[in-house]
Amino acid sequence: MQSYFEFTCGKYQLTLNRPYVMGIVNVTPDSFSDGGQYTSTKSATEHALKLIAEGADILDIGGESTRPGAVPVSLDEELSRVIPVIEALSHISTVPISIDTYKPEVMRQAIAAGADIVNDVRALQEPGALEAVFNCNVGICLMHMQGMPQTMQLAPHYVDVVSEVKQFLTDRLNTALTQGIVKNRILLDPGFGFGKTRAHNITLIKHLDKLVDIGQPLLVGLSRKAVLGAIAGGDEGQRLHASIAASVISAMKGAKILRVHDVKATVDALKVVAAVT
Ligand code: 7PM
Repeated sequence: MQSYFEFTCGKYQLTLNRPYVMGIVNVTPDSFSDGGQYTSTKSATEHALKLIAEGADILDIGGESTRPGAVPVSLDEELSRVIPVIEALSHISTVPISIDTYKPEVMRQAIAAGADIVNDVRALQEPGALEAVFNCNVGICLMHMQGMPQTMQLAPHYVDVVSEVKQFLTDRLNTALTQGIVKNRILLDPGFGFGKTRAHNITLIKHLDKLVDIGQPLLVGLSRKAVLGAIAGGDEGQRLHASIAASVISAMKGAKILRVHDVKATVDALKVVAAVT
């Protein structure tokens, strides 16, 4: 019998007593606009409001610096993409706002602009990152990644992927706790696709219960990822049905937050899960 978690994030307190949906909001430069970020701010903000209307419980705002294989985005570029969106949403959002970044300066400015959660694919390992989230009560997602985004998919290697991911997440959790960050602010995430082969990802899904055993709420991001394309076929835009299957399986194995692009479809599917669990 799994009891529920209280997750504190900024001005919100979430009772994770059913699977929650985190909607992905990518802030990308508008190729049709010359200079200025007005149009990308506007379209990202509108997309975020659409995801809330579809039932998103959390919004995850990203300037794309964490995408596997992506060309690194400069600090100033990342700030100019995400901060105006967080500022705009902070006044109108009815759900917590998460910032997807590993950079301490982006964390600080995002928190000042109203972000409630720091979603860090580097699990607060960047110098200054622990300090950036210390004197506030934002929620924190600590994610596992092997290697660094530009090269991590070249030759991922584990002796035992489940134990190694579990050990890493346990270590990062303990570091955060030792630094005085309270338990109910912390989420853990296996980091699907981040330095993992198709086989590694599948093994992690199969054994998700081992990560649930750590005792912290688990966030899972499998939405539209390559492993689903490898299993079911289809490029990024054709992975909706496989993504729904992945969210349902993850929720039934104990994941508390599903990070997804397709909010409405996921919300509907997870209502069915909630009704029978
Ligand atoms: C290409 C591949 C582009 C993968 C973008 C991605 C996660 C995350 C991302 C995750 C947490 C995406 C990813 N994935 N943060 N950020 N967990 N906590 O699907 O799995 O957006 S980037």
